[in-house]
Amino acid sequence: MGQKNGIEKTWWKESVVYQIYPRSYQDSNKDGIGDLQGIIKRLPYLQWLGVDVIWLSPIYKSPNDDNGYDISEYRDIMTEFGTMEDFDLLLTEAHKHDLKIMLDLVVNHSSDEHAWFVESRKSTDNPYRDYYIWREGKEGKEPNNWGGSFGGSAWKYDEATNMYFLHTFSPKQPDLNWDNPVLRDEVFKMMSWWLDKGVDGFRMDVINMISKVPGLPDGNQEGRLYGDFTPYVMNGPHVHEYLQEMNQKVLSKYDVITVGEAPAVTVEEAKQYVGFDSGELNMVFEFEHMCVDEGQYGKWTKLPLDLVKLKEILTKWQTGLDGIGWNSLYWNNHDQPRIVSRWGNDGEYHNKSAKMLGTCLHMMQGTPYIYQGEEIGMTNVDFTSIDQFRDIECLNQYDDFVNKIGMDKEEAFARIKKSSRDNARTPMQWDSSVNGGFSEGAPWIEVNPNYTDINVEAQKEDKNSILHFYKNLIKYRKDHEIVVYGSYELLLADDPNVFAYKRSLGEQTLYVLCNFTDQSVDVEIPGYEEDKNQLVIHNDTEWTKGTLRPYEARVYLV
Ligand code: TEU
Ligand code: CA
Repeated sequence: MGQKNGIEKTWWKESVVYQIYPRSYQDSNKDGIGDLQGIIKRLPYLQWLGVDVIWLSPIYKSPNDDNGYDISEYRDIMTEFGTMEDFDLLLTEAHKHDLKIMLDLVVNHSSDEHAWFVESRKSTDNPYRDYYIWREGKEGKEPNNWGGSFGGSAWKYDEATNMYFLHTFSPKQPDLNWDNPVLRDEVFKMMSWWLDKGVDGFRMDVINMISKVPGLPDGNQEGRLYGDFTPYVMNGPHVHEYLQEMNQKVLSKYDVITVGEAPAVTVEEAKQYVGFDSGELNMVFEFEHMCVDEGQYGKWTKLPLDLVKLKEILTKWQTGLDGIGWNSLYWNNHDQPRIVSRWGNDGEYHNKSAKMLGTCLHMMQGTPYIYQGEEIGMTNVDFTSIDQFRDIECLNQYDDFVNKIGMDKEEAFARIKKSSRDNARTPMQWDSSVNGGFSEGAPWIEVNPNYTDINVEAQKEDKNSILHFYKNLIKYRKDHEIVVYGSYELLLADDPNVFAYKRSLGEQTLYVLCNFTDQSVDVEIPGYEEDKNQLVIHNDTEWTKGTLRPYEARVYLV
C-alpha cells in the first residue's frame, strides 16, 4: 500500500473497530441473553454505520464467573450464545457485509473448569500441573501478600495437593503459566485454529500480565487490604520474548489486526509492544488516560476531570508513538462507565457533548474503537438498589467497602454506581419497544429506562442525531488520509476548558477544537484565523468566531 508521512499504509490503521459485548447486544431466542444469531441480525446496521472490524468480547464456553473472561473450552462456543455452526455463519455473513471479526483472546488465565485445570489440581506430578502457577503456603498462609483484582487474596488453597494456585482475577480464573513452553504451544495452536477458520485478528486480554517476576515478591500493602502485584505482574521479564514467539509462530503467517490490553503500560514500554519493527502487536490499549480521574479508592473514586492532565497524557501517547508505532483510541469499553456521563453531559447537553467527545477522539492519530451504544450516546444507569448489579468486580468491592473497610452503605453504593462496569453492560438500545428491542424475554440485566429516548431507530431517522454524526466521523476518516496518517500537535496546552490540536499531512492542516465544559469559552488558535468556509465537522447550529459554545466541537481543514 506504500507509505504516508513516513508510515507504512495498512488496512488496520485505516479501520474503525466496533466492540460488541455479545451478552448485551441482541437476543434472538427470548432467553434474555444476547447471542450470535442476534449479532447476525444486526450486521446490516454495522455495515450502514461504516465500521470495518467487529471485536467480539469472549464467545467461548464459560461458566460465566466473569461473563466469558473465564474460558473452560477455547475451541467451543458459550452455550447461551449458540453453536459453532452459528459462529461459522456469523463469520461468513460478516465477511459478506465487509466486516472483519476480531476475537477476544483470554490467555493470561483460564476458567478453573477448563480441562487443563481440572487435571492440574489433581496431583503434583500431573502432566498439566505446570500449566498453572502453584506454590507452597508460607507458615500456613498464602505464598505472598498479593490481592486479586476482584477482591480477596490472589491465591486460593487447594486441598488435593495442599498447595495454593495464583489467580490475579477471581478464584475461578487461575493464571496460566507462560514460562512453560508446552502451555505456550497449546495457546499458539489454538490461535492458529481460529485464524485458519478465517477470523481476522485478536484483542488480547491483559496480555502484558503473562510473565511474572520470578520469586513472586510481596507487593506494597500501604493503605490496602492486600499487596499490589502490579510491579511483579505487569510487563514482566519475558513478556516481549513470548509475544515475539507468538508473532513468529502464529501472527506473522496471517494478515491480521492485533491489540493487546495493557494496564499500567507506559509509552516507553509500548514502543516495544507496538513498534513497527518489534514483531509483537499492532496496538495496545493503554490505561493512563482512563485513570486520570482516579483518587483515594482508585477507580471507585471519580474526581472531576482535569482536562490539562488528560491532554498531557493523550499528547504524550500521540507524539510518543508518531512514526514509531500505532495508537488505539478509546473512551469506552465493557469495563468503563459511559463516557458521555463521565466527561460529557448526559442531561441538557447530551447530544452535543457526545458528538464533541467523538470528534475529539476520532480526529487523533490511531485506530478508533467504538463500544456498542457509544454511537447513540448511551449513558450510565441510575441504579437504585444493589441487586440490580451483576458484575463480580463491583459486588465484591461493595462487600469489601461495607464489611472490611467499614464504609457506610450509602457511600459504598454511590461509588459502585458511578464506576461499576455494569454501566456499560446494560442491553443495547435498539428502539422504543419493550426492553429497547433487545429481547422479548427478561433481560439478564435490566435495560436502562432511558431507552425510550435514546435508541438506534429514533436516531436513524434524525439527521441531527449522535448516530448520524458518528457515521459521518467514520466516513470523514475514510475520505481523508490526514485523519489517519497526519502528525499531531497539541495547541493551547494550558487551557483548562478546550482540547485543541492540529494534524498535518503535506500541505494540509486539520484544526480540532473541543469545548469540554457547559460554558461558552473564548479561543484563539495560534497560527490560524478561524474561517467558517473551512469548517468540515461541527456539532452546533451557530458559529461565532473566537468563541465556542457549551460542548461545541469544530474541525477546520486548511
Ligand atoms: O480487564 C482487565 C483490567 O485490567 C481491568 O480493566 C478490569 O476490568 C478491572 O476493571 C480492574 O479494576 C480484562 C477484561 O477487559 C475484563 O473484562 C476482565 O474481567 C479481566 O480482564 C479478566 O479477564
Ligand atoms: Ca439468547
